[in-house]
Amino acid sequence: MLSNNLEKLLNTQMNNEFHAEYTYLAMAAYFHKLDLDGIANYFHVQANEERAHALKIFQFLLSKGGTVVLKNIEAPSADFKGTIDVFERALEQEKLVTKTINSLMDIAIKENDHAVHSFLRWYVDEQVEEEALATKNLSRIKLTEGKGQGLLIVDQELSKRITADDSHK
Ligand code: OFO
Repeated sequence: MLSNNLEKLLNTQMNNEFHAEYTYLAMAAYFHKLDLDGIANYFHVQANEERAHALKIFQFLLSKGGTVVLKNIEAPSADFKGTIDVFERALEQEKLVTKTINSLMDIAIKENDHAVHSFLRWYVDEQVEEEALATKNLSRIKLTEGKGQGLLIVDQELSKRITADDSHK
């Protein structure tokens, strides 16, 4: 049985994950406009993953006898100032999600809820990978100075990223 507090916070985190999906879709759209479809593909994959993270919480809430509460998803900002800015914001977003996951984990520990604690461990580990990947991408895009042949090479590389759900193509 979930406490009301954890049920509420898990619903909030689910909304955060849907918001992250939306944000990555905005980034994908930005790169499609630049005809950098490989980089756009990368952000589509990220968006798919965020949706999967949200749905994992959705399922967990139900398994624990909780209630899924779907709220409005905040519109993502799309006022990007260039290719480097997008990757900077992607890293910032991952840091923000790490922070919210960690706060949620703190509360699960405080409430001594072992099931939520165990469930959230996957997210804690996932965020380590996500931040590492976002940091690496940012470094590489900075090397290209956001333009030229380097950008085309990054575009080529990021076009290879796939997820199980590749339905956006
Ligand atoms: Fe949901 O993992 Fe990134 O944010």
